[in-house]
Amino acid sequence: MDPLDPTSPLSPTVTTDRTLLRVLNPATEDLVATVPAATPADVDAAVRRAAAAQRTWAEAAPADRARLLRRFAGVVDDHIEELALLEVREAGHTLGNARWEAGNVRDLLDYAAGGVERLTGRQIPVPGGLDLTILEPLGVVGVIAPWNFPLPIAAWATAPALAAGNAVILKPAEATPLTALRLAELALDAGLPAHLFQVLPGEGPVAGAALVDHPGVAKIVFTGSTRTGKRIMAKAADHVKRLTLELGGKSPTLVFADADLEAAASATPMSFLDNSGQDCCARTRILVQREVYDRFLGLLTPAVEGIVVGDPLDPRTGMGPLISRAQLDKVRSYVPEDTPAIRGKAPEGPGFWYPPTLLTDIAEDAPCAVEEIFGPVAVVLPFTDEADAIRLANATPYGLSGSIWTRDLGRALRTSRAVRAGNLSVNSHSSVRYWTPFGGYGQSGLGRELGPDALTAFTETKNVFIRTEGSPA
Ligand code: TXE
Repeated sequence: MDPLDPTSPLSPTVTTDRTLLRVLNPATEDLVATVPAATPADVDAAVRRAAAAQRTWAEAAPADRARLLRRFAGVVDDHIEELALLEVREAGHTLGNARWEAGNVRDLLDYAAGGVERLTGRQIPVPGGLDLTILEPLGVVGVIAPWNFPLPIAAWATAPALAAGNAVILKPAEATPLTALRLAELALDAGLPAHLFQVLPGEGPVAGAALVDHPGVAKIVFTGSTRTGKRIMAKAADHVKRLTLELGGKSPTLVFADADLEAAASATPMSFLDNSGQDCCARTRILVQREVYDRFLGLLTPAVEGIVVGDPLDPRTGMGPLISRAQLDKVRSYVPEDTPAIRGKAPEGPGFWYPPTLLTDIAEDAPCAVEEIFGPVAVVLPFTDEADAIRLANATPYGLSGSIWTRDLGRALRTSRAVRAGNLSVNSHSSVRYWTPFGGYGQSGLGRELGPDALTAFTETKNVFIRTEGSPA
């Protein structure tokens, strides 16, 4: 079913007394759809339905849960192009990226399905009886997703949470509800029980807050700004609610003098321009050893200026628009367009365009050097030696990702241990794989997603001791 089909309940023609979320195509500013926003009463009803569905799901044989999740992955695979095109329309991603992201949803569902039958407890020897450690599902999990990667982030928590026997209520970001709604339809097409995976588009402070406050929601997985994450953490404390937080970042690239500078310079542009810089892992602080600073900047500048910015559907495009006028205003507030900078080209508009931008000669504690801008902007700062590089790398409250470019293995290992971040890459900018753990140090987050332990993050551990008759009570 096409969510934009006029007969669909998700159609723009739906009239309701609810607040309407306006979904704009960020590349054109055209109205793509309006979607009714969930109220706290909707959230309450959804939690009740989810709780009922979860009880049956948790009792199903692991093989049956695995089979349904694999079928869900298969249905997603049959709809990669449709999901990708929908993501291009609501989020402005380049089509190539959007296809990868839809494929990531499929892969996550497959990977989680593979974990279902391996999710087991333990038996630990205890004298006088039998001791069992049991992993139980949490119940209903609330997922609050951002707009920057609407498809993958919807699945990062949903796939393992369902696999571990939970129900999921997903609240997508206001700007990007369409792919999530479509995913919920595909889940039903695949045969997942009704109400096990529900999508409730809505406003953060209303529907999002209602999920966090609801006593029937056992865990919240939140991806978004550090500011909202802190607010959610404070509210969740009222219920001692389980939390996973994936928050902001201001990640470094460290380029040492002994590095393959050509390789580093050709990989660096997309390390901060991918998704127009709206990526929590974006390497927006490029730290370069002083003796190669000029040479590296000379290599990096044409690579950045050469990125094609424009129509996300054109295969030559390397970077699309920002998500919204508000995000564009935020980027401009850090870097007004008349700031001296190395800039690529971007369309004038309509659409929320900002050119690839490198800032040099910036104080290392300037706001643009330490705060998350979430746009296609990086600062380039010199460092003197390894200790100075590590000091600069750790000079923000964040700690999500980072890249280290060096040919010296000893330095690579020392620096990887010293940089406080959850996801580092050496001679590479890759940080996200569905089968390796992902998450942040410091104010970049709490807990880990993806990887082999993703399922246990959606379980509670219970220990039961059964005394053998005749043993002391
Ligand atoms: O984020 P919010 P916004 C950063 C980035 C960006 C800034 C603002 O720097 O410029 O955040 O973006 C829901 N209770 N990141 O305002 O507010 C909201 O509806 C419960 C980094 O969009 O964090 C949405 O679904 N939920 C980030 C989600 O939280 C609430 C990705 C994220 O919105 C809520 C996105 C509340 N009180 C932005 N208020 C990353 N880590 O990748 C809002 N929400």
